[in-house]
Amino acid sequence: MKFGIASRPRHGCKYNGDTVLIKEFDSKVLISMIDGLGHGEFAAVASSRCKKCIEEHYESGFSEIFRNCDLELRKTNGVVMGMMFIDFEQSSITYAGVGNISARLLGTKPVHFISRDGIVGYRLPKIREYKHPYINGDTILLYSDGISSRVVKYSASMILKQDVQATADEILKLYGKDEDDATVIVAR
Ligand SMILES: [Mn+2]
Repeated sequence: MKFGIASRPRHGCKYNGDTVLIKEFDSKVLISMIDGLGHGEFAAVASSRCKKCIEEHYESGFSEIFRNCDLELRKTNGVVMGMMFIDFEQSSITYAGVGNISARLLGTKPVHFISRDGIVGYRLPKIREYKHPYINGDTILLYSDGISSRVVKYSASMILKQDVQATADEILKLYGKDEDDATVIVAR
């Protein structure tokens, strides 16, 4: 799988509270998008602690990962987080998200995944997983709320056709909000 990642902090801010973690193992990949609540250093601390916690538990399943992160982040601002798990042997993609993270599958059978309301580290909802087929060439799009919802207007056929890094860079440039940390992952 090829990954395009584009991320930058809120305008004028040194710390980026958005973090990405990609873990490839066996014929699987786990992709996480983490957005530390608020801005600046405290947001960055929460998301980097969350990332470390996922790294320690990445093989244990979504519910377990979210639960561990929730415990780990109790003394922080908390984060919102979306996780995708693609199993290439089973040709499946599974998503679970908490808070304002957007996740889409483009290609054979497009899916707009649903994230549940809540905050990891403060108010964790029951984790719900959504599983769909993943066909070679399908492209995933994962982004934080620093990317404007107008991004849905960006042509899906372009996303499927263009280089993943070029697409991530362009989406960040066109739809990144100045007042928030902004991150987009494009992968296929
Ligand atoms: Mn944000």
